Amino acid sequence: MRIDVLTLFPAAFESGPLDVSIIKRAREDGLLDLQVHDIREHATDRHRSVDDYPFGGGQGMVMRVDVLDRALQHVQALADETAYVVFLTPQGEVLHDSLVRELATHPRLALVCGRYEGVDQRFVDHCVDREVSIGDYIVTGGELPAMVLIDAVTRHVPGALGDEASPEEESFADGLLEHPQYTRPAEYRGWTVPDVLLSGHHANIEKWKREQRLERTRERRPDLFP
Ligand code: 4FV
Repeated sequence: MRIDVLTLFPAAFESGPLDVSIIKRAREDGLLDLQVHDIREHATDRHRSVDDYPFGGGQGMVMRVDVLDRALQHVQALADETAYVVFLTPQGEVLHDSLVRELATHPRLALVCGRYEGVDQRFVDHCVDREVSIGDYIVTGGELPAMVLIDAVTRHVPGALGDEASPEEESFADGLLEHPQYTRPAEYRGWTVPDVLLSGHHANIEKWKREQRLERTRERRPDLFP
């Protein structure tokens, strides 16, 4: 999978969460080709401005459609495959497991990171395939949302998780939250582990895990409850 990121802060993607552990290995193994591009390289005026005051007034600045479009056209031309263009925005579809799985089916994504108050709506209307939000709160830029999406999607690239786990056997795969997890020491400060997990009785253990997942989902996320 190839992912191109368009950002005003390429440095945000250097030696960070996408350069360690599973994502680092996926990049080294060629399962993920992550390319980061500076939007400001496509500014043409002598101040290299990428934003301007909003028409109709209002607070803050808006990113210019012409600069964004030139940046995107440049990035699209870097590979034969046309990238599916995702704009990270609070106005987008809130990211959830099945949307992650859907985005992971695309051979190439282009992620556009907004800053300031947002981007000119004409860029969204004419250049963006999907608007995606990581949640109903505001962050300072689209960079962190883009990293969340890259991490979540890369886990679904075949081979990215190695034989550690398969995305099929995890939270949300079947819409339920995960069961509690325990490991050694079996006793700590008088805090113990449910006996069934130490019983070695596979059927009872699976039954307990299922019951725990249903109970947790019912209590914590009735909205998810099947
Ligand atoms: C956001 C979110 C988000 C809005 C203004 C960046 C900020 C600033 N993006 N999910 N929540 N973006 O808050 O994706 O430009």
